Order: sequence, then structure tokens, then C-alpha cells
Amino acid sequence: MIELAAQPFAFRFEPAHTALVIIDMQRDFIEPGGFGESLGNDVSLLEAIVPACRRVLGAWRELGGLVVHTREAHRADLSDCPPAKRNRGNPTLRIGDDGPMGRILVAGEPGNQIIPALAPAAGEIVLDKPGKGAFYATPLQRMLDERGITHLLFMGVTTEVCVQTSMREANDRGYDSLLLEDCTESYFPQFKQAAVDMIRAQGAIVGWTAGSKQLLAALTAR
Ligand code: C5J
Repeated sequence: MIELAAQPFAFRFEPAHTALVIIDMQRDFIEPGGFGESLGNDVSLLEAIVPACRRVLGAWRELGGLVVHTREAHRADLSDCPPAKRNRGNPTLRIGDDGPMGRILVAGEPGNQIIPALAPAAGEIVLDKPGKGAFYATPLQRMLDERGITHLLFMGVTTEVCVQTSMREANDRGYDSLLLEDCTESYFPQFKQAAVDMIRAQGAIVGWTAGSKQLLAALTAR
């Protein structure tokens, strides 16, 4: 059993029953010249978490822990993209349109790939999700249950959208989840802070939060 200093109180987990879930670290959200930047976002905020994510991923791989990578991705025919999602905000570029790195949020396109620094390794789960949450319309719960997973460590982007939605879905399904604060980011720093505060409020109503240093120290000390 590993115990790490977390908020609002210590988080305990058994590595064999815990998965590291990395949400949507895809090129279109993170890299300069991608869809995120074309919408006017400062992607350097998101890029800045990559080294901390790499350290955690490396340590987790050394331990032999289960890794899940997600991508926000739709089928090429957009049959899994509700018109409400495609039309929301009346943007100039919509899901499925040709963007700077291929068709936006379409599986298999260059911009939809996970950034090279966090590229999935053989045997790791890579999950395309059509929604914001990682459990909606995906086999994630079955995959975790088959492997006896009860605890989840979350990293990725963006904190208040796909990360928080996935943590809430996990919470309702009975998993204990921890968010690594310096391994998640938003284009809007105030939204990140609000999401972190919400997650751990009221005695971990959604889950726990901690820095990657706390996790790495706990893994080293075991
Ligand atoms: C994610 C988004 N991954 N912000 N997507 O958070 O639309």
C-alpha cells in the first residue's frame, strides 16, 4: 500500500489496483500550430506540464503500472459527434473540418495523435473518446474492472473540461481518484484552480489532489 500526502487528506492506493489515466495530451491541444492555438489559446500553458507528466509516466512504467491514454476523437464520418457538439459556439472551424494538423478531432489525423513526449508504449491502453468524459461511450469501465482497478491517478488537459468530467464519471462509478496538480492545465488558469478546488472540496467530494513530487516521493519510498 502506498500513501501520499494529498489534499484534503492522505491518498492510499495499491499500485496493482491503480491506473494512470492521461487525458487528451494530443497534438492539436498542446502543440504550437495546432487547433488549440488556431482558436487563439496560449498553448504554452499546456506545453509546460509535459516534463512533469513525463516524469510521472516514466516512474509509473518502471513500477509496471497500468497506463491509459485517451484522445478526444471522432469517427471520420462523424456518426459519433452530435450536431449539438459540432455546432456549439458557432466556430469558424468545426469538428471534422480541415484544420492546421488535419481534420479536427478526427481519429487518425496528425493533430489527433498523442504528443511524441508522451507517446503510448506497447501494451498501454489507448482510448478514443467521443465525449469530454473518458467513460462516456467507451469500454473504459469494463477494461478497468477486468484488470481489478479501483484507484485512478489523473493527468492531462484540460483540467476543467475533459479531466474534471472524467473524474466525476469515475467518482460515480466507485473509483477513488487523485489529480496530479502540476500535470494538468487549462487555457484559463483560473478555471484550473477552480476545478482543483472543487474536486477536493467537502472531504474529496470528487477526489484528491497532490503534486507530482508527492507521488514520486511516495513511489520511491516504497
Ligand atoms: C478537453 C476540450 N480535452 N477542452 N477538450 O478538455 O474541449
